[in-house]
Amino acid sequence: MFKLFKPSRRIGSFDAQAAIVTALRELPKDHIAPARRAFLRGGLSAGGLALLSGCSLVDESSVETALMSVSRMNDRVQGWLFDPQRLAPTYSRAEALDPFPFNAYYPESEVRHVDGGDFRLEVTGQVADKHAWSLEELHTLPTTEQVTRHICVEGWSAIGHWGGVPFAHFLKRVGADTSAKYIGFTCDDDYFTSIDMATALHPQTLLVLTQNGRTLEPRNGYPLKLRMPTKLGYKNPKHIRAITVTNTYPGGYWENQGYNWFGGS
Ligand SMILES: Nc1nc2c(c(=O)[nH]1)N[C@H]1C(S)=C(S)[C@@H](COP(=O)(O)O)O[C@H]1N2
Ligand SMILES: [Mo]
Repeated sequence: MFKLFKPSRRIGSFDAQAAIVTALRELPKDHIAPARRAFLRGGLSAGGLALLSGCSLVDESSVETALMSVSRMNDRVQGWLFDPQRLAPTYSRAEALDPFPFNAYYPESEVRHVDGGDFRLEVTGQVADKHAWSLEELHTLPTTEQVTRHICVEGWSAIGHWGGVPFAHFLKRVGADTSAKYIGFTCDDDYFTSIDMATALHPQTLLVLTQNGRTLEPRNGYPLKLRMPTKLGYKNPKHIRAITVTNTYPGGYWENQGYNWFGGS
């Protein structure tokens, strides 16, 4: 499954992104951004998309609305198919890349340098304990390590070696309401994303403090990132500043621009 870079390939018969290209092909080319065309490939007709979404496709903005609504349906299907106990493949430490590649929505010269001494992780929403965590405190929690493959939709993947606190343990510690639908993350670089509760509780979902056995590098998300080998790269927030447990859909930086929200890999 890790050969597949496109999230759309996961659910062949019910494929939101796949819905789109044919639909877009039937519209005048200059109506649709090239980047969007590149991201969305597949085979459902415009008529099929209209049926699936219940939207009539009269102009670009109605196509966008239809695509978003099919993508949200796709999220629900992926949510149903997600097996909370199924583990992503793991590798040996020798296979992990060091240094690990960098990616963000800005160039590496603009990487944020967070002051670890001042750092406090905010925890808000449906949790019993809303106190903010210092790095020192986070380091007192039990940790584990994983070597897994990170897959970016931009067309690269890399095996990485991460260490940190199982996120399920952290959620338990803060008394999170695990019947809530979403966990939202806001980051020091204004990035944001959100995930489903089943993935948050997955045994390989890690609140990462180290990479390659050393403190996380600024470029890879110091002081704190979330690592999920069951999700695509853009779902893995770096430089986490705040975590919220909520039933209100938080969206995400790329998700709000059309990347599929569930983003399984
Ligand atoms: N805060 C923040 N997190 C982010 C991003 C970002 O721009 N800002 N980019 C995402 C994307 S698209 C990828 S592929 C990975 C890259 O992580 P890396 O720099 O450790 O390789 O971070 C993800 N998390
Ligand atoms: Mo990515």
